[in-house]
Amino acid sequence: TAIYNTYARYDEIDAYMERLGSEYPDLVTVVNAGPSFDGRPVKYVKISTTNFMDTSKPIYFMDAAMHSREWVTPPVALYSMHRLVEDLREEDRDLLENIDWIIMPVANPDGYEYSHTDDRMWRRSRSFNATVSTVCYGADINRNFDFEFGTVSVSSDPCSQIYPGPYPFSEIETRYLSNIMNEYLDRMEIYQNIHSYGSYILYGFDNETLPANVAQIHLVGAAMGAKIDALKMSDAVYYAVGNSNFVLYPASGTAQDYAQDKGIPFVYTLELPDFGRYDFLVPPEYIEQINTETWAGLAETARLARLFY
Ligand code: 0X9
Ligand code: ZN
Repeated sequence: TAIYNTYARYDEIDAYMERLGSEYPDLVTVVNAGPSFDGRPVKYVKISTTNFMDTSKPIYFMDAAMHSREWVTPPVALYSMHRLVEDLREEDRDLLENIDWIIMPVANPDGYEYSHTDDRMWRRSRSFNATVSTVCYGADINRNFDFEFGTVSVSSDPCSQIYPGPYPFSEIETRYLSNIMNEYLDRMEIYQNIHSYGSYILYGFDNETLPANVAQIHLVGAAMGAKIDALKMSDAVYYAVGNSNFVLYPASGTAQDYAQDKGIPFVYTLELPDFGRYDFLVPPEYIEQINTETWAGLAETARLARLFY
């Protein structure tokens, strides 16, 4: 079974990125953003036909496994790399020619490994700060960004799943994500923050404002959902598309709101499906289907968003 159709460990995911980098040096650059709290390299790939030198191209950024237990998300990121690099199909050639890609398959490698070795339901990072707590480790990376930090859908209990951390960007893994956004801000057109579960395509702020281009955001998001839903199996749950505040719940300090506030035009939180049954424990035999249908949706957003670039 190909690695993107399995629940791989972080070293295997790292090795896959490195192999793409050495087999396709003209297309793939592997970047080590720096060490995680526990010292693992937080890696991402840049995929570009021009080594990111043609600054007239928009950038599409996606990350996965910010929440460790959401195991079905790295496969989608890895499969996207596979389709762009190892299995580029004629109908997708425009995606590679016209767009530069940044893909980080595991934004929280310490938590991801911990969810494999110790606690399958681990969500947070694995940082230790004795002045915060001597018992509980880590913070919710998706509450740790510097936008309305600590205001809603958080808990000040350092042991809570939604503990935002002691201050914005306290987690090094959060900083790596914001560094990428800020480094490429001038041409970052799409940011896809990939989570599970629930079959949602979420956008916009969680306070009562909507981004100025919300009509375009909804249009592109709805097209993504329609594309995915069109490939669904009969027992699948269909995507709901809308403002996260209304469709799901408000949250603060999220990657989505931070990226939106930075001015990235098309920002989505994608909650992959669980088929209404499995929650985070999606059986591995579903990965292939999820990868294929999600890629169709991600490709659709890339094509449409580019029209607004
Ligand atoms: O709560 C979260 O961080 C996300 N859901 S999850 O089950 N994957 O943890 C949803 C975040 C939605 N984004 C905003 N509300 N901004
Ligand atoms: Zn999540």
